[in-house]
Amino acid sequence: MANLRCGRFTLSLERPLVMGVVNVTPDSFSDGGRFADAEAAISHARAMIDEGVDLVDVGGESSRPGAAPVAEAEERGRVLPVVRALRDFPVSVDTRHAGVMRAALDEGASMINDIEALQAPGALVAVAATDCAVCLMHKKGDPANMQDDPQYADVVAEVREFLATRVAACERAGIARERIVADPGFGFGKTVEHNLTLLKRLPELSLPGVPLLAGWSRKSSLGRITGRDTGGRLAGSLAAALLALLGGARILRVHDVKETRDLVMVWEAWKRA
Ligand code: 8Y4
Repeated sequence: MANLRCGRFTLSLERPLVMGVVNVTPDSFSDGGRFADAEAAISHARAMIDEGVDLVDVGGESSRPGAAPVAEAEERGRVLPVVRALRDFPVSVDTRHAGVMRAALDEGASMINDIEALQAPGALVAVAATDCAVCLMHKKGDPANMQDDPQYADVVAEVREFLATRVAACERAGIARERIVADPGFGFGKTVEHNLTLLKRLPELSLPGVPLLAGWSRKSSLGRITGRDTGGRLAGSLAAALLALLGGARILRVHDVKETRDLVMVWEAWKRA
């Protein structure tokens, strides 16, 4: 069975992996500043580790629809203290910027999760220069405008073609396939219909030797389907996670680690029955 090479870690893909989302963004209810924000993120990550998460994904720039970009120095200041504190565990850093990638990898990050699939200047080289893993995600448009009427002739073909092209670019840059993860980017420039089509036809996105990551946790498509706000989307998130596993996803990016681990255990038991 395949492994994911992830810096100092080698993660077995024999059973699905749970990636826990850790946001390092200013807490509007506190004026404790950057230090307090980092401390809160580290505590959150430690709680996820206690719940059995396989890797944590640390992000300092909101990529939610409509979000404004964050200055690179600000992003670095948010993310690096968290990476440093957690470096004995597999830490992924959610960033689009080569400078943040280099700094995070220097601090001991094991994976780069890039919603721009290493298309920014210097990003391919920053990752190629180390032995970290990388998640290449598809998106159409930018967080500021991506949900304004996205259109595709064939969403599955377009996403598959993009991911194959970015995997090829990584391999040309010297990033071995066993370091690469691919992700359709649910919610990034996609309607509910597009997201459901991609979920239903996930097997068509699989590239040989490249595990698929799926991120449906609490996303607005689940709100559209169930009528619930972010706090009420756990059951919907678990349903989507199970459908993603059925479609071949090997990594689930989630907020709710304990519940998703139980889901993975039931999935594994069912597969072995
Ligand atoms: C509530 C909570 C509502 C979170 C929306 C959200 C993905 C990702 C994001 C993903 C990969 C998000 C950074 C969006 N989603 N990276 N990042 N794949 N690889 N929204 O699907 O969680 S942020």
